[in-house]
Amino acid sequence: MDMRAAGSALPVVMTIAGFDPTGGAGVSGDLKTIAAHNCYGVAVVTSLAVQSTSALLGRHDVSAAVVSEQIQALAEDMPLAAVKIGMLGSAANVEAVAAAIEKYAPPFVVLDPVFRSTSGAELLDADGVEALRAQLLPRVTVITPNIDEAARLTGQTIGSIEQMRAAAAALHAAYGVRVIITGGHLEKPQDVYYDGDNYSVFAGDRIPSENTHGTGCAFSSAIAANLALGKSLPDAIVLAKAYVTTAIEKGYALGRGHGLLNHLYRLQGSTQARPVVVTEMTESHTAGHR
Ligand code: PXL
Repeated sequence: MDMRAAGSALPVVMTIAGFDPTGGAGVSGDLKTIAAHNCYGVAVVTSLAVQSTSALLGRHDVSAAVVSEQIQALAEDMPLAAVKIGMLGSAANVEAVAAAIEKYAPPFVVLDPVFRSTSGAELLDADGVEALRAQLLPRVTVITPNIDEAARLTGQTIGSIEQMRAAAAALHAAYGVRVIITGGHLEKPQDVYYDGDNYSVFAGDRIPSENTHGTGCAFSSAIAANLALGKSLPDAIVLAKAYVTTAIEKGYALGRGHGLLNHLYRLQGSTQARPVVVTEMTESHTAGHR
């Protein structure tokens, strides 16, 4: 018997992101998210964040050469079904990751364009943002900015679903990429998706919880895992939103700041995921604004 066969059906998902020692965000949260989806997670660390639930105290970027070596070692060792990219730290790391995506051409790449932590600390320096625009945004399958990140990337003010739609259109026009803008902080959490042809709104339940550290990271890595499992992109996004909403609901009030997600709630019994309602958004929704 081929002893390698047993695990060979497990899709490998790579996360390229920072290390958050709380386990909430970054590669440690991503690996739990990927495991929760029955995929095999491998991780490339771009930066060590010195961090608690309440503050990001320091950021120690890994050199671009070491980021490249980590990706090479893994990509030449096993087939990557999907890649999630999160915190990168420096422009040099953005360039290293863009070159690796070009070289290894994984079938799906989900980019979470993180610039700042909730506490306001910088996760990507200004040169890095320019490198991200020029080299990485045009090369990925989908980007997952929250409202603040989409506002920064477009220079637009975003305070409504209609403005989320306009920002998604602008991002698609600029970078030729599919876009999901997350509105997790809205009164009714709604995300706007644009694939270049159609807009959809994904509405989830609002969970009255402070245990939200790392939700963006979990969302993007859950999308990557669902793509690795063969789901379509809209389905992958809906499933990821339901997963994150439930991980917030089942989260842990640990630490003095925002508490932590329960990435592995599925291990704790037959918890139903929270529902997500999908609405197609036609151009006629926007007619009054033209
Ligand atoms: O949520 C943004 C984020 C991403 N990646 C790492 C982080 C944080 C926020 O603090 O530490 C490693």
